[in-house]
Amino acid sequence: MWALLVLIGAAAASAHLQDSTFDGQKVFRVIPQNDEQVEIINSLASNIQVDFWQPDSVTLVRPKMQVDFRVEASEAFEVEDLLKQSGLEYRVLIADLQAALDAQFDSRARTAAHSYEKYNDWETIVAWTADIAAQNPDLVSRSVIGETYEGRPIYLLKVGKSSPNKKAIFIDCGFHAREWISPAFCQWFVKEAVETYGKDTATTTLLDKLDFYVLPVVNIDGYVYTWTTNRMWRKTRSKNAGSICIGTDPNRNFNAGWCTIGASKNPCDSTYCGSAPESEKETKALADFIREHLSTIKAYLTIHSYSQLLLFPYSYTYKLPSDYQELNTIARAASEQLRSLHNTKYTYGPGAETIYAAAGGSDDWAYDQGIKYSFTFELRDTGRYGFLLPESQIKPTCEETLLAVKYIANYVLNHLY
Ligand code: 9B3
Ligand code: ZN
Ligand code: ZN
Ligand code: ZN
Repeated sequence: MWALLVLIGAAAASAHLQDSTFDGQKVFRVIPQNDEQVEIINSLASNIQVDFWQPDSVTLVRPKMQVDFRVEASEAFEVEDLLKQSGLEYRVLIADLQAALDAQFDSRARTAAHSYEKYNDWETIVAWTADIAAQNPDLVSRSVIGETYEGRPIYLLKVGKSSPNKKAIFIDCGFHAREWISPAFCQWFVKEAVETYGKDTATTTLLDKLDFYVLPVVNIDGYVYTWTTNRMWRKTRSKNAGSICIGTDPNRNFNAGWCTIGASKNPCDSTYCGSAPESEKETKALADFIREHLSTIKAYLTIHSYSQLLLFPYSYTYKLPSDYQELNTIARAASEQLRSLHNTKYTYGPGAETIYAAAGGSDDWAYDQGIKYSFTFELRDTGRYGFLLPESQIKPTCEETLLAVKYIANYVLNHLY
């Protein structure tokens, strides 16, 4: 067994995951049954280049946990051999990543223009933010809350009918660059708001009584990079002093038990927590905005993928939040709403026990700021396509997610005072 690992290490010494071609790359799923099997995965990850999809880093792997990871084409056979010989039960989730990559763009909408049923690049999203605000001046306004490491303006949409002393719900998308379904949801949410205001009574009430701050893409530089260079990029694109590795995990960069668990101090890791809390311009801009609007923001929703989970605090500790009962009840009802449309099953619960213990996340931070209703969505799917969810699933995914979001919004509205 160990000889085999050494062999792989030698063969793969110079191998690197390609930036743009994914021909023959595979995604495997294993469920290590004990510490020994976790150790096999650890050794694998230290000998060859492994991109962890779920959980997002090898350091988060625990016994009985479902683990999805991507390997280079040239190493796929050896990895499969190793898995066979080690007795680890495994499944090939994606046999040819390039095929799955091409299958993403299966939308029937054949247009280069903005579409709610396609993945839109950043430039297209920017134009859309301007258009939707211009076309709905009484419902949507656009502002800039900061700029990214690479100098792009971070746009925020405020959605709601203006009236004095409104409370608000903050929704962000695109923390992690490769989770493309997330920005698609934020666009969908705004579309539904403007299209159904004055027609659907539930939407009309929500927008009359609440404002929704919608941040369509938080990690814009990373998102652009997934379009231009590496579809599988997760982190920001900032330089790290003393390292050739780029980027910080924005969802490990908040001041909530920062870097104490489930995060890495190594800039080369996908869950690098950054040099300090809010070291990233993007997370600082978001945190500053929320701090400035703490008296009005009553709920914080952050949209990720994939796994079909509805999480609430805490992730940085196994300790339950003081509002555990209420949050759990809301999560259950929201998951039921979501499931009612296309029978998509969600698991819900506190982050630490539901996926993994990890510190520095925005939901925990928002909760500790006093925003009681703080949730992380992990949208579709459960691994069939993972981050490469086909465009044909944008509509059903956004429709069902909207039901859950509207449920939470209504709940918040009914519990304002
Ligand atoms: C992680 C943390 Cl640290 C948190 N507080 N809430 C949710 C998550 C899950 C996402 C992550 O950043 O790993 C899923 Se992509
Ligand atoms: Zn994420
Ligand atoms: Zn995720
Ligand atoms: Zn549908």
